[in-house]
Amino acid sequence: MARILITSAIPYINGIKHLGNLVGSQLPSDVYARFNRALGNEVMFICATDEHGTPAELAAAKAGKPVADFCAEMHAVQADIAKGFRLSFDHFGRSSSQRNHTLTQHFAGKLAEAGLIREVSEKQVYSNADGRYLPDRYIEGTCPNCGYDAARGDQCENCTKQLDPTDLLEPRSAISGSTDLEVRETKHLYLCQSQLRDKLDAWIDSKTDWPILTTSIAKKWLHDGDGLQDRGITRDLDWGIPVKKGAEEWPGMEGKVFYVWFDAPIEYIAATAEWADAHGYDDSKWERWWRTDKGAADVKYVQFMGKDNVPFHTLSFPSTIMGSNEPWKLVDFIKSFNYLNYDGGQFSTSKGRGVFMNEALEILPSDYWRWWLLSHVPESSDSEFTWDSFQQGVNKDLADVLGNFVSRITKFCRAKFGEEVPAGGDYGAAEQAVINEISTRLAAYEGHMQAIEIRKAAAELRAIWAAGNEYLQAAAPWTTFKTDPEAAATTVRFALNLIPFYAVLSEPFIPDAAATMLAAMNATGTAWPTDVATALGTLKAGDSFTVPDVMFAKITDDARDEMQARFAGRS
Ligand code: B3M
Ligand code: ZN
Repeated sequence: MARILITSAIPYINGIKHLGNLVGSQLPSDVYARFNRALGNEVMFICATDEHGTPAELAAAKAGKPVADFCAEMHAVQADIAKGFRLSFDHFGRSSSQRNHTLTQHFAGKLAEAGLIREVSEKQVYSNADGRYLPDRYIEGTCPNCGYDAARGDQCENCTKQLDPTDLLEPRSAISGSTDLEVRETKHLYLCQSQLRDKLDAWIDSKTDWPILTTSIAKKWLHDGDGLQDRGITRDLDWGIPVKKGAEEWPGMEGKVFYVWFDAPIEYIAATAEWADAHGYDDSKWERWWRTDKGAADVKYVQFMGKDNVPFHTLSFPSTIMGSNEPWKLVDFIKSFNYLNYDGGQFSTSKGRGVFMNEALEILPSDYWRWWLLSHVPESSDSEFTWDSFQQGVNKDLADVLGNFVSRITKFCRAKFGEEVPAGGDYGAAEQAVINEISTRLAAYEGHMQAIEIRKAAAELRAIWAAGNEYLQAAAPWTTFKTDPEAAATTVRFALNLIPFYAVLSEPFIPDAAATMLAAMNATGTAWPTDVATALGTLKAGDSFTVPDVMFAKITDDARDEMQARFAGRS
C-alpha cells in the first residue's frame, strides 16, 4: 500500500472562485485522491483557504467587516461549496490558523539561522489617495519583461514573471487608479533564494517525469535574465502572521507581517497539523506525512496548481524547505494546469462573466460539472468552456451513454425477470470480447490516472462506458428474449454486472452517480477491479437490485441558451 500526500493550491479567501479556478487545481486533485483511495492507498488530501494579504483586507473592508470575521465567514462559505462539489479533502484548513503562525515563524527562524535571510532597506510604494502602502498586486502597471500593460506588482499574469511592485513601469493604484504614489523607505526581510539556485537547479533537473509546463516555468525563472532573485518575505500590513524568529521577537520588524506567498505553502503542512488537532491526534500523526525523519520518507507527495502558481512551488517553497536544514518532505511531483477560458473570452469576477462555483451548484448537480470540467481539463493547452460543449458532454456522455445504459438494462430486467439478477448460462464470445476490450482499456485508464493525465483517463472511461452500450445494442436482449429467454438472461446478467463495475471506475469523476449505481445494485463497498472477468461475475443469479431514478437529465437547447445569456456578464 502506497502513501500519497496530495495538496491542492489553496484558494484566496477574498471571493467565490469560478469554474476555471476549480478545474485548475481542486477538482483534478480530488480525482487523483479518490482514485488512490479506491486502489487502497493511504491518502492525505489537503486544501485550505489562503487568508492573508491585501486582497483579504480590501475584500473585508468592502464587505464592511473586520478582516478576521470576514475570513471566518468566507472560509465557511468556501468549505460548503467544496462539499457541494464533493471535494474529498481530509482537511480544509485556514492559513490564518495558529498552526500556520507557529510553523511560518519557525521556518523563518530556521532560515535566519542558516544565513538565508537578509534585511533590506526597501523603497515601497505609498498611495496618498488610498492612505496606505500598496504592496504586491494592488499596484498595476506595465511589465518590464513583456510589456503587458496590466501587470500586477507581484507577478505578471501574461508572462508569469515574479515581480516586485517597484519593477512596474507607469505604476498606478489598483484600488483607486491614483497615480499619486510616493516611494517610502522601509525595512524588510529577504529570502536569499539565489544562494540555493544550484541546489534548486539540480533538483528540478532530477525531475525528469514532471509535466513540461511545470519544469519549463521553473527553468525559465532559474535561468532567464539575472537568474533567480532573492524575494521579499515581509510586508507592511496589519493582517497576517507577525514577523518573528521562531517564538522570539525580530528586532526592527515590529508591526510587520510575513508576505502571503511565504506563509501560504507552509499552510499545506499546517493544515495537516490542523487535521490532527481536529481529530485529537498527537503530532506524530501529521509528522509522518511531512517529516522524513518521522515516517514520511516513503510518502509520495503530489501538488496540484494552475500555471501561475508554479514559480512559488518550484522555487520559493522549496527554498523554504531546503533552506531550513530540517528533514521536511519535498514535493515529488507537481501537476500544473493551463487556463480554462469562458465562451470566447475569459472568466471575469469584476464583470460577472462566467459561472462561479456557487452558481454552478444552484443550476445543476455537481457530477455534471465535474464530468465536463475533468474531461476538458486544460492540461496540454488552454481549453474553453462553451455551453454547446457542456450540453454535449452532459447529454451524450452522461445521459445517452452511461445513464441510458443503466436505466435501459435495469428497466428491461425488471419488466422481464423482476428486480433480481437472472441466471442464464455461461458468458459466451460476445461477453468475452467485451471483457477483453475493457481489460485493455482499464489498464490504459489506470496508467493515465497514475500519470495524472486526467483528460486521457476521462476519454478511456467514456470508451469503457460505450463498450457496454454497444454490447447491449448488439446483444439486443429485448429481441432474443422472444425466442431464447435463456440467452437474454445471460446478456442481462452480464450487463447488470457492468453497473457496479462502472460505478467503481467512475467514482473519481462522478461520485454521486457512482453512489446511486452502487446503491441500486446493492453493491456498496465493491472494490477496485483487479481482474475484469472476475469483477463482471460479482453479481450472481438471484441478487436483488432496484431501478435507480433518472441519473442524468438532458439539458435542453432552451435551458442551454438561458444559461448562456444569464452568465454572459456585464460589459
Ligand atoms: N492562493 C493563488 C491562487 O489561488 C494562491 C495559491 C496559493 S498555493 C500555496 O491561485
Ligand atoms: Zn510580463
